[in-house]
Amino acid sequence: MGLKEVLKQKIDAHRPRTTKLLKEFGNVKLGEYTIEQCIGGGRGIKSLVTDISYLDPMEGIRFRGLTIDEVMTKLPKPDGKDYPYVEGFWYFLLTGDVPTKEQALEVVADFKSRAQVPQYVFDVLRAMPRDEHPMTLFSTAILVMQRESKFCKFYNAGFNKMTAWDSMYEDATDILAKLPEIAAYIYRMKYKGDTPIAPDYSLDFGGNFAHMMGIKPPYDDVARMYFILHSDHESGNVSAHTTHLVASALSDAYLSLSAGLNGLAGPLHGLANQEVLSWIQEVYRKLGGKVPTKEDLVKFLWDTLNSGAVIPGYGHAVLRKTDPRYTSQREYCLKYMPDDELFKIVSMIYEVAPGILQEHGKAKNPWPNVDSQSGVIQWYYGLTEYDFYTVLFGVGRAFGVLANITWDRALGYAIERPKSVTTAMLEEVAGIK
Ligand code: HAX
Repeated sequence: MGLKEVLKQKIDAHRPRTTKLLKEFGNVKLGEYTIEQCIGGGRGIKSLVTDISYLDPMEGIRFRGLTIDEVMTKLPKPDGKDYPYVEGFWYFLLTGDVPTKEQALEVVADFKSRAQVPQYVFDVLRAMPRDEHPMTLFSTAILVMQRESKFCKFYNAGFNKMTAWDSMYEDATDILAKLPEIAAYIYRMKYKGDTPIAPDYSLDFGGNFAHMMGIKPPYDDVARMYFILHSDHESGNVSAHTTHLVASALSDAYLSLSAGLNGLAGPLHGLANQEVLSWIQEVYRKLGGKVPTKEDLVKFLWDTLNSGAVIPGYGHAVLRKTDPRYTSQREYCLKYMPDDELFKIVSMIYEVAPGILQEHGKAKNPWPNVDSQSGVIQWYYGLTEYDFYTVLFGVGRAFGVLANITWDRALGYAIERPKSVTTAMLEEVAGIK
């Protein structure tokens, strides 16, 4: 049975659970929340449902119930490679079933059949100013393809709530299949003298991406690892939430993903990975190109905090320990590039930053998140144009958010519309005269 048939069976089996919860248990209380939560970005308020991933504050992320290590071990891999097929991971995110190698290869073939990027996408990218941020180019490329949306055509032909997931799935898969070429094209156009490399459809998602970037193996495995690690982080983070929010208005996957990527491009979210590298370059620059000592780093960390800026790559809204996505990439570095200078600096920051943040006393989580380690590996393989790092994050994040909105449509989740209150109402509740 193919991925879409398996997904249909899962959706049919799942729907009665959601219906029962809403109809029979809709009035059951989940708890109360506070004024701080209301003003402070809704922290901890349980108002989103997803079965794709869950973020435990102490353990970190699990995808469909599996830890990062379990995902990397259990999912099928291309021969001779250390990391799983990204296409097999898509199967897993959608269904919760670990695919066989044969099932993963079916998805590889399906992606290839959908991979051709329309010429007008390249024309639009070429018409944009060359100094545009790569995330703006990336988001625009996806938005401009909205005319291809099968969901949009389905909606215009007469919407049916029960079958709407089908065209959402089609759009999601169509988009994902095209992302490696779009991302690599932006990179080669912007940073490599406008020398795009044609796709090689004999390769899988990770392999073809590395090929089009012009970076040799094992960068294909780095790409597979990177896309899987960045895919999903439950539903409340800005990119996932924005994608879900926009899709909840029955916007199609192109409109929704493009919006989510715009959120990812914020420095407090996905852009933090480029900020880490630019911060380290700043340290180098100020020291006249010298490798910083621990004392230098401590001084720069304090200078950063005292200037009112945040330490990029540290802290998290939910996590309260070192991000396992950080640890996973650190393990890669320890295995393949232990003597790399940049890795040593990032390790040194890990030694001192948590203590400084604790002494500073503001951040609830003084530990590193995914972004503090990810640029180091890219830099090692020659991708030193750190403005591009969030695009890599975006390619990975697309898998998680598109799996989520496919299921949103299957379960008919409602249009999002939280209630707002006025400041005077809060003051009244607080007893302020
Ligand atoms: N450096 C300095 N101060 C920090 C900090 C950091 N790394 N992390 C948090 N703080 C500060 C906050 O700015 C806040 O200060 P104010 O009270 O003055 O506003 C205070 O500590 C409390 O914040 P918090 O509750 O611990 O954290 P939030 O949930 O508000 O914010 C952030 C979470 C990730 C946005 C925050 O930790 C941060 O800005 N980190 C640096 C940027 C970063 O690495 N972002 C990537 C996060 C992971 C991610 O989404 N990747 O895509």
